[in-house]
Amino acid sequence: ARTGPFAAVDLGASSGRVLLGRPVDGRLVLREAHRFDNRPVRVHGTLHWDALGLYRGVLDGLRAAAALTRGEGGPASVGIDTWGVDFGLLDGDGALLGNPVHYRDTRTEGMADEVEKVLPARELYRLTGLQQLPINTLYQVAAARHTEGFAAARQMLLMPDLLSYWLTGVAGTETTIASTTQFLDPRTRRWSPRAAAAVGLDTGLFPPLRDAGDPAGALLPEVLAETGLDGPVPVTAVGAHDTASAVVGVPAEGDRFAYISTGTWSLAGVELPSPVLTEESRLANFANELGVDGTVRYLRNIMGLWLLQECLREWRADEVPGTEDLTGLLEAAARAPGLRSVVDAGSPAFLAPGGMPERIADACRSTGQPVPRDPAETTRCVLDSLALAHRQVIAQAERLSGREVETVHIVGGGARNALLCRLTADACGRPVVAGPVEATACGNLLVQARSAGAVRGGLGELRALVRTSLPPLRYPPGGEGTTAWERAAARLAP
Ligand code: LFR
Repeated sequence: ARTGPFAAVDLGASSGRVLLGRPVDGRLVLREAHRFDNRPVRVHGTLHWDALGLYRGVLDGLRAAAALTRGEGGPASVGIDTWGVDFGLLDGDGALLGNPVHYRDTRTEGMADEVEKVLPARELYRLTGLQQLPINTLYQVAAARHTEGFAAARQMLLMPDLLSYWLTGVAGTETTIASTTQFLDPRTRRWSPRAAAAVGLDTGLFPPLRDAGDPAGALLPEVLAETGLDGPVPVTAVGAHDTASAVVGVPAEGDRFAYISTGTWSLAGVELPSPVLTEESRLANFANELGVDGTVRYLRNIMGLWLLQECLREWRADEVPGTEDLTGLLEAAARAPGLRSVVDAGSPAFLAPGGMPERIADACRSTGQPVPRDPAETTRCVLDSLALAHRQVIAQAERLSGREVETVHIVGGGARNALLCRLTADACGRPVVAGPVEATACGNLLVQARSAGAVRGGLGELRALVRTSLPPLRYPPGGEGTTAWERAAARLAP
């Protein structure tokens, strides 16, 4: 067995990080090697990811990891996860054809209606079980299929697979990230030819599928030279979709739990052994995303802290007083009147960047609720709205899947937002268990450690290790009880 340290590369929509971890005496010991910004770039009206800039961040991270682990023989393996749905196209020489387009770009507008004409949403859901969101790879392909770039493409690589390919020269498609495309059948865990045909996609553009835990090549000599690592350094496929890795890192006991993976998005749901593909589930817009070890994440996407991030971006650009310091703003939000106005935090109306404080004010106005008067009240409105959406999604997940929920776990960046955790506990009427903030990196590291033989067991054992290593915080439900939340929900009912 190789005992580590292992290196987790975790890229989110607003930042990337490289963490080192190794199991020591039944605990996972983490160290941060590097952190960098992820800033999208608009060119001639199209929003892109700066793919090479992100790759540079990964190389910087590996260089920092090399320096930190010199005395331990360097990292025993590297694993990569990123956000879902986005992809790069390669030509016949393996060169990237243009910068990957950001899922928040407006090119997918109207695509659901186009696809509907060929393959009704009802049928598409039975085939792929995914939430209908404009960001899905399927709708992006529908928008891009007639471009020159697409015609020239010989290979299509999802973001984590693209980075992995650059590091190793080996191309593969990891299953959990593949399940965010809306081209995968969650029952067979293989491509759905009918879903692909609906947008004229040849799934042969994707390299072969591989599972979390599988070997995924080794760092190329040029990467070793560039980062100061000594080879060979294997790359291991992990839950390459960040949400898949995050749910591995949920410190739950047993199976009566819901999770909320919080960051730019809130992903709320339950873990199941098999997908729920009923018509009722489709109408509730639930996704069946594939998880590590044959699991299914039955969840719905909620706009998440994006709403607050975008408000902050705007306020700070305008130098609005009281918004410089996030801690102070959250304290003011905690003192602001609760449930004064709420918005539908599940609505794709909030997907695009820009003008967020005004868009929130408009949403309050159009539902006959008071408009927030200052940043503290807007922040409170956002957090109340997120807690309300968490409540609604978890209640629906429970009902549609039959899985009982006793505890609600919050992992990711939102776990350090005490107000969000408390409001979610109040709204759900259940205890919230918060942390770890770095659940995604934990899940990434543990899958590598297990493949190397450094830890053993199923998800239960991996989660127990997270629990003892990074003890979570408990928020008991309180407040005015759940009827106040039901009344707030009624204000949003059509
Ligand atoms: C979270 C996430 C979500 C996915 C969204 C877009 O980071 O991966 O799971 O729906 O980003 O890719």
